Amino acid sequence: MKIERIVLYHLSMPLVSPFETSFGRSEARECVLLETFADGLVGWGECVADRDPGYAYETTGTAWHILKEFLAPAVLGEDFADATALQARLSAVRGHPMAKAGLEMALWDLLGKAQGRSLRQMLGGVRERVEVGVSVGIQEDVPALLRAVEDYLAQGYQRIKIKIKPGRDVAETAALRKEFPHLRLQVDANSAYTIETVGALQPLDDLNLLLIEQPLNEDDLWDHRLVQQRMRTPICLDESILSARHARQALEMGACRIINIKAGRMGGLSQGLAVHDLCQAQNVPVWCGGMLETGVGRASNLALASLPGFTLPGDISASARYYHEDITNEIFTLNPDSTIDVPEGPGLGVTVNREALERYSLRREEIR
Ligand code: OSB
Ligand code: MG
Repeated sequence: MKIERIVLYHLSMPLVSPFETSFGRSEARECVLLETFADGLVGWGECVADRDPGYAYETTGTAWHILKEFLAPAVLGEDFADATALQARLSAVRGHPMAKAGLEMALWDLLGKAQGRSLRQMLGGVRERVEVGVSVGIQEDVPALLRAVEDYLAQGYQRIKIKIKPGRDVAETAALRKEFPHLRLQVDANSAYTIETVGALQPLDDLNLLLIEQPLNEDDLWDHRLVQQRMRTPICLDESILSARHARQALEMGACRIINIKAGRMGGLSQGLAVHDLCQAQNVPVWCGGMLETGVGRASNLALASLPGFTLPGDISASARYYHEDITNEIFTLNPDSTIDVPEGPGLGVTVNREALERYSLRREEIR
């Protein structure tokens, strides 16, 4: 595929309800959408960088800069047979995995459309529907949290993750466990603790959680090992794992027993695939994380989560959990068995509603 032209869109999409994590609260989710043109086809990609550098150092601003000044010029006019060839070209740029992942997603969409194959088929996905759960932000107080979870359970979600932070952790999780003794429950700290403060989470070890996600900083692999040694509950790493190399080192070290795969964080679907393959070979469970994606990124996550090693439910909820209106014409809904169907059309299998896209765009720029 010879990439002839790229259009960047900086989106801001109002959320159905504010999403609060240990790193902040947001009422709208930003991202950079990429529209790429090759051989008469249009391919879409989503870069999951948000407005603020709370989850990761990348932001919509840095991604825009890196895409416009470095990544787009490196690929325009070049012919790519696959994602590996694209990544070889992008390797001159250090870091900025989210910006790279957006471009790689767009190439997969183009390749799928050219070959008449769905992303699921191209990646080797084996499931037509994938098990999902919902990620619940920090709520006003414990009663509000119980109400929010009850509401999601009534909608059919069979796995709940709650966001925690220091002072808003054990009481919240224990209250949920008491109310729902058999619920598949997990927590995510988004790096809010240190080796000095993480002892506060020790009581979570008696609450039968599926996992504890990213208690410490992203570069604290060794300290995660110390935490894992003290707990029976599996530690799951999210922010720490940017590549298959990180995954191998974390597993060798015993820093975690489960990995959250987000292709958007790892520089692209090809790296997500590599982490999946590594973990599958070692019998390490993985699941697909989310970044409040639009329908474009959600389609990509569903295809990835259909791979055989994804044995835990993903953070891939129905479109209505995030947005009143999405920018894709396709809307994802929850099946009664807490699954969502994987798109079957060529490439990502979604189409973009241009009117909605323009309405949510803060800026648009064409690069050729
Ligand atoms: O840490 O998993 C995370 C959202 C934004 C940034 C980081 C995270 C999340 C989520 C939401 O947990 C998952 C989703 O439903 O998309
Ligand atoms: Mg996380």
